[in-house]
Amino acid sequence: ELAIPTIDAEPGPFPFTPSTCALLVIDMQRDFVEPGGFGESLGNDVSQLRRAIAPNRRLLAAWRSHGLLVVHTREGHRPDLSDLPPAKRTRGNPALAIGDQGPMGRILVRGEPGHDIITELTPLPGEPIIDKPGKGAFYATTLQTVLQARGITQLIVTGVTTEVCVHTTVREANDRGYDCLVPADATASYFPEFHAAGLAMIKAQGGIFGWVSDTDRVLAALA
Ligand code: TIU
Repeated sequence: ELAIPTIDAEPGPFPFTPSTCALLVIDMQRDFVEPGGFGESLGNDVSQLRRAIAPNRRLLAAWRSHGLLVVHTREGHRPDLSDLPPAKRTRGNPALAIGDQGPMGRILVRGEPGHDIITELTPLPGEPIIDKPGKGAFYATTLQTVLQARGITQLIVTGVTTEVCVHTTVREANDRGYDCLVPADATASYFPEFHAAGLAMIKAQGGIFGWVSDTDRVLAALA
């Protein structure tokens, strides 16, 4: 009798079925990771996010070599800003608001250089890219349709930032019935203390909305 493969995780082993488990990479965009974009416009130290790049490269390589589903997301808005709530544009009184011209084009606008996924993690042709106007990847997107069409029931959720778009997406996914695992080193925050607290919240109470592990342990389960 074959044992169900698991990923070593907290609060306990994650029952891992690779063929129905997508790698969901959240918002690894120049606007968040590089100077001159939305993240820096809010006053953040964007260098804090770079540590997540190498783990995501390793996870992407593994998912691709096994022929498993990779889905990327990007936060951003239509050029006419018709999908931008006024409250979001003014929130934080940023130096450069969403839609303003910055050094990487218009801030958080689709089609602009700053909206691109960073070159280190460029999607391959055929990998779905979900453009989302909010923090969660399910709100006002086709993500659930894409996942259902591929029979996906589990998600490995990575990217930035831990306590904002990763957290919101894991919460949304959990409510939709997906088992979610977050590899801690493949996510990052502008605030290390929020990164730690965000991960602790996911796995508390017996895994109230998911599991937490790390890239090495995920890759060990896939080998
Ligand atoms: N500001 C912040 O931490 N994050 C965002 O605005 N979006 C994402 O997390 N992608």
